[in-house]
Amino acid sequence: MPLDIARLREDFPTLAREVRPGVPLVYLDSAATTQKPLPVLQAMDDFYRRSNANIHRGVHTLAEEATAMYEQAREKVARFVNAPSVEQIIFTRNATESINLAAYTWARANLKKGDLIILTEMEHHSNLVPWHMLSAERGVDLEFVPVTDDGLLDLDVYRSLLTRTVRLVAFTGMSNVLGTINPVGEMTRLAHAAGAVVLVDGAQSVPHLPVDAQALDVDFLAFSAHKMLGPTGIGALYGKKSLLEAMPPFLGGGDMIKTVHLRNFVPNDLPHKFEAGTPAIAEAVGFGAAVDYLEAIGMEAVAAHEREIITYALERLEEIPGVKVFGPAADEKGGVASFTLEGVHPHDVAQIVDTYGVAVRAGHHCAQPLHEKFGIPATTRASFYIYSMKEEVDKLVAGIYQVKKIFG
Ligand code: C6P
Repeated sequence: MPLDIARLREDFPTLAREVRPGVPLVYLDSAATTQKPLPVLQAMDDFYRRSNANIHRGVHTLAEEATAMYEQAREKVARFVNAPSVEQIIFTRNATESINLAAYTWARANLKKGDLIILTEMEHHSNLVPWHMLSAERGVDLEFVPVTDDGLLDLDVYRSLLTRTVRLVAFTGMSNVLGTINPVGEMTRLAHAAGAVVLVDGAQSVPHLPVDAQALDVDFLAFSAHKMLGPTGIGALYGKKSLLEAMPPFLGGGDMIKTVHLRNFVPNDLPHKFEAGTPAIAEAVGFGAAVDYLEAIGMEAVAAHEREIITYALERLEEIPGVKVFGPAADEKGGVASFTLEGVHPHDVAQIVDTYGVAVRAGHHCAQPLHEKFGIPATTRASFYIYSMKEEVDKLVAGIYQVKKIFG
């Protein structure tokens, strides 16, 4: 059954606003962050109005209520990615912190000079810079799976890189620029056959596709709540239990310990070992509500809607003379269309369409090496989600024709 988008949009107060008098918002920047539905806003508001207390510390009613709400959110997130147990979901600030957690704990405990990490050319800076930093500190080697002209990973090169001794393969489930949906299961199988650990940056895939951590057999999966209808300030790292248990703690402080003495401490059990200090409690509650909202729709339906929108968007964008869209065809990508318009800087495109209410992102989208690969400094990017409509694509297209008119 197709989604009733008009009905669903009523849940998103932001989508009903005007950016200027008479100019309704056309929000095409969901890859940067999504809008938030009323159940998420209400869950967080209710938490602060009724149950606000610190967690895992008090025995009073509110403290117990808050702790239960926080831990229920973890259960929901665990169920959403099909984690075998709740202890395997670590709450972090965002996908970036999740990747850094793995880099600072698992990688620093296990990798040494000369060890090889395979990344790809389409990675977000969040899945590059932590490994650059490790490489500078430890002398680990980095290799990159190339991106083909049509925006896919070159799996032949990947296979040949795996003939070397590889310790870690870290790659994105879906590119935030090209929209490419990578074959995570297949790449993981190959990496495991070569003896490597696999970290998937799920910042774009978990919000948009059904993602089953067990079926994919990934070792680590990083994602952010704010890209899947939840609040900013919270994300998660899923990890295999044996790896998480063997890893040293990340940050030190309250809650991540069992006992502390003047000269030593004993770390807490999973998942608390990796959650030092007062966490983002209300945000966890909002994250749980976002998961409920997405599950009620069904991730198959989310993906199908985005496929329909991106198919239409590619058709419409590609008919505009001078527009070049990057990345694969619609059947291999999620709801992301990054493009250039001949003779016009991507920032100018974004600024001019904004005068028509159309919110798109311009720049390198924190994937500068990928833009370098294509020999361009920047792109304009339209990105879609469950609330996106074909009429909004039409408004973007009309805006681009206005840009062309202005620039002659
Ligand atoms: N991409 C975009 O506009 P954080 O900021 O930690 O929530 O997510 C980081 C991140 C990691 N990987 C991928 C593939 C991403 O797309 C992002 C965030 C946003 O494309 C903001 S730069």
